[in-house]
Amino acid sequence: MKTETGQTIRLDDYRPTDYAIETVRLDLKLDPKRTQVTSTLSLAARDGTRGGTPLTLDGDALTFVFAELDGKPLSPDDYVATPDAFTLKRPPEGLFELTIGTETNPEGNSALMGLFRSSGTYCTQCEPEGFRRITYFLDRPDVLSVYTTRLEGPKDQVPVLLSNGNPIEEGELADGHHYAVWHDPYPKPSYLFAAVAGNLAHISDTFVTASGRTVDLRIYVEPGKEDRCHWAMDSLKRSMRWDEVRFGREYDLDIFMIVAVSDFNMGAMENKGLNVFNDKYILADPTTATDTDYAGIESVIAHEYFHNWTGDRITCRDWFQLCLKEGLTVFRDQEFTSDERSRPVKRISDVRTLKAHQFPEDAGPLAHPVRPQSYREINNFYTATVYEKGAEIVRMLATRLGEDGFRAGMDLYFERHDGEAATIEDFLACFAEATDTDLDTMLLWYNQAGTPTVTATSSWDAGSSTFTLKLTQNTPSTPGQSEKAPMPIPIRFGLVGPNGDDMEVERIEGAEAAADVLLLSEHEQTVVFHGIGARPVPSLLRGFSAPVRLEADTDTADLLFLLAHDSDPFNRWNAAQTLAMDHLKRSTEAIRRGDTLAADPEFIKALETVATDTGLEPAYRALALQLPAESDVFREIATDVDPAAVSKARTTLKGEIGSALAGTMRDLYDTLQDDGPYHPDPESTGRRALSACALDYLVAGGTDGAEELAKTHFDTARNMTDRLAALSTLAMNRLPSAEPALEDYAKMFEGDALAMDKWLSMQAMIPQPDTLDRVRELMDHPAFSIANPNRVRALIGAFATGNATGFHRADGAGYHFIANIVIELDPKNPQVAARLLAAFRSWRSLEEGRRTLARQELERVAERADLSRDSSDIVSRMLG
Ligand code: 0A1
Ligand code: ZN
Repeated sequence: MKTETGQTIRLDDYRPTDYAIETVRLDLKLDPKRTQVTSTLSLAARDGTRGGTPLTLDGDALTFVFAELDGKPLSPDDYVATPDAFTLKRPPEGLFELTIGTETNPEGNSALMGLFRSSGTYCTQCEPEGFRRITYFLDRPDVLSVYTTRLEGPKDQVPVLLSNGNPIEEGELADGHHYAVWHDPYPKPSYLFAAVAGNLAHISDTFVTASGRTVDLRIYVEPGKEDRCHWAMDSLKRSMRWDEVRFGREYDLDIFMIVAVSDFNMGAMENKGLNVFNDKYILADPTTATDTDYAGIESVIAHEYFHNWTGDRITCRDWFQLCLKEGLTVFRDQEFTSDERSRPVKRISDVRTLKAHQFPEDAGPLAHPVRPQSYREINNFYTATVYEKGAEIVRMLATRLGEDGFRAGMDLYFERHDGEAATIEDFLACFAEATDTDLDTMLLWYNQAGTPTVTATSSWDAGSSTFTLKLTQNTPSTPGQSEKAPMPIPIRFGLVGPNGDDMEVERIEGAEAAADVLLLSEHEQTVVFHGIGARPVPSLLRGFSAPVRLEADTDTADLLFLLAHDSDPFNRWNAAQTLAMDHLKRSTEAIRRGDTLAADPEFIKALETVATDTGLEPAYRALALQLPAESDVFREIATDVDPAAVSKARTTLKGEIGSALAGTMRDLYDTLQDDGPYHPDPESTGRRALSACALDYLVAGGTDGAEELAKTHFDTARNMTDRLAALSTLAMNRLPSAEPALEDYAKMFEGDALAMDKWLSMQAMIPQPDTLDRVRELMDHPAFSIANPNRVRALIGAFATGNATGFHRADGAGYHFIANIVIELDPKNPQVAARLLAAFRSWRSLEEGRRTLARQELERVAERADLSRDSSDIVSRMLG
């Protein structure tokens, strides 16, 4: 086992830098293999720094060329330059100017951090520590500087030269070169720096801000793809308006630019005034993008735009505070989508995502607090916990403080911390002060890992007309944290009376309560509701008001009642999920015993009622019909999981529902077809989702003619949403027409990388053991490339995380394959390799045979010499 995993950085060790960097002048002379970087920093010791304290700048694999101090060459005795650091041994007093020349090789940069090339375009990615791969710097978020950037290169190869801020100068040079100078007046940390240069086309538009300033908006893409950028532009303008209305936040530069690139490790990046996007989150037209893609583009555009205030104007003091910008910005983009589309549908989708990704993370070896106390590799903390659970904490604040209180806290935060690098304590203090609320214990949510379990047992007493709820909370131990304190858990509730309406409550005893939210703050609390004249069914945690696992004593009859009557759409949906989950767990056990368990006809009937209730929006009905995923069932079973039994239980239940409701599904399908023009609006998106769901049940139920119907749906589809839904139904149900349909698809979309990603993913997810062979073959297909993160995620990632049957093959071949890919990819792109490795995060929950095989593969990875810090951090925590 490789032991050198880099040093551990601790939150408690934080201290400001000795020097501040007031301004940065960066000069990039672009060349594919030898880009010359000259950086001139104006520096000054901060108050309290002892005279002559050495200045050490961060570097990462840099080639040093020269150094000057106040315009004069430095003697080699005055500094030490290594690939990883530059130290000026005796800095002068007062303000001084340090100029350093370095050289980098963008074309050889396969890690896609720092300056790299994507299809010929020069592009940067600096968050979190990529700037130090471009030049030596105090590369940390609490060093804010004003940047002026000059880019130079051959005009025929790089006609477009972009950086942060506003353009201030451009010109022609000898030998066909040209240059551009950009100035960003807003002080920013280095991770928000960006430069882009290449042969790019663009679409443009304008936005007039609330105060009447006109902003130039541009989206840059590879020439020929301009037509696929209009939805992104539309989403951008709606985001800009929404942030003004909802949070009073205006855009602040004269120009806002987005660049789409095809090689990118993540979704997108909020560089000041120059967002860089994975092209997957920009490009869309009806033939190549699905409704889900359109919605994804809208929300990522919004997310990055909202960062302009929560991230850029107010940034993080250190990387431990990552959730300060990410949790808050995710909350803001979730709210945007809820306002633009359907609030209940958005909430259900977000909770599904949280439970699918964050809950398992929180329950396994990679569990960490939303604000970690230490890390070895910060890249491994761009997690569901920091992002999604971070957003849940902000949501709990909003739930507790109400709309006005929350807005008052946000206003104070923007006013007080604009231009600063802030902490979670700063953030919470604004809400506490603005609303005069004690929020001290909210910090526990940031500091304690693990998902709390809340139990609720209830009883109704006719004599005293009281309803008593006994609540407990428990947070499991997680790596490095065995003891947990009780946390403040807001529980939105309703007591549903016999007629299905919420009952009036006279008075509540035993918990702080406001309107329909009560606060569980102790380990155990008994809450008494007075004036309850009939036995109610409690509807708890409405809208999923806290990120906890709720174990309530509601029985099947109660759940069926809530499914029929709950006025809270989230809990209605949740009742259906709970019923399905209960069945799937019991059915999995039966299958392991060699037995079977039939579905409850009452449950199926209740699903039918929801599916056909035209008073409910179609998107919501589609969600209610969707069974928990196999991975959801794994999570609920938690120990000694047999993935094959889970898969069988789920396929069986789906088949039973499909055949029992064949007539209903057919009617539903027929009434939902529409031949109008495609538009990705929420209504038609919901209609297509419900139609796809009905078609899928028809096929799963083995209904006569269903395969032909799906094949026709595929052949006659006039948009990607319909086409892909039909293809997925054919492929996932392993029907004979799947193979010719897959071939047709490949012919139709050959050469279109994003459309072919869907084709790769679909095949990788076919739930059968020999899918692994298909995935291996597909790695040789021209549509695949191990060098492109989107391709790797589409094929390998989909197999590892979206195909339980394949990945968890009983012989361990799935584990072996993924471990091999990690080993191959790690030296080229450690971030993508480390993310793939995280597919093993729940390995300890597996039944013994698979657990042993998975451990062997993890150990094999761990033993590799020269493993990146990214992968070695993940694998050592996983085995720790
Ligand atoms: N701040 C971005 C996420 C991001 C993080 C790291 C990256 O490169 C390694 C790129 C993007 C966001 O939240 O959208
Ligand atoms: Zn973000």
